[in-house]
Amino acid sequence: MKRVVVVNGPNLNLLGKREPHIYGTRSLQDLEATIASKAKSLGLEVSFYQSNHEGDIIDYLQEHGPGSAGIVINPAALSHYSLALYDCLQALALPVVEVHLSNIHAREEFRSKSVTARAARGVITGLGFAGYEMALEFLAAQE
Ligand code: CA2
Repeated sequence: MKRVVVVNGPNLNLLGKREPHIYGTRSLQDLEATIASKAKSLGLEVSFYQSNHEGDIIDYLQEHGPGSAGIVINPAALSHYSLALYDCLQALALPVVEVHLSNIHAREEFRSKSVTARAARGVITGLGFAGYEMALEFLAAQE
């Protein structure tokens, strides 16, 4: 069975608890349940990780990325500045899909630049939970 790693970055543990006008009212647990259900329907095994710490995310990806069919990652604010996370994703040499819940191009100027996106096969931004489901569909369809 193909295994996919799903990582959510800093502050996404607050989903549903703050800023519902931007990020909606559903929690991180709801998001992971939505992804788990989609993964099941696609015959994928999925592992989840969320952290507020850049180095912990990198450690997790280095440990759990190799051997997986790909990575779905919402690096959150790390997208905008973390060259360390970019290097990590690039070194994994796996299909990576970067996902953002909100449309990063329709918000503050600083959000429209993602340094991690360069290591991704594609970026899905602004489609909420559906973006993660689409990312799984893409990875499930890869050779
Ligand atoms: O739209 C996205 O998914 C973001 O990656 C979310 C990040 C933000 O820094 C990016 O520019 C776009 C922020 C995640 C913070 O998540 C929260 C969720 C609920 C309440 C407060 C923060």
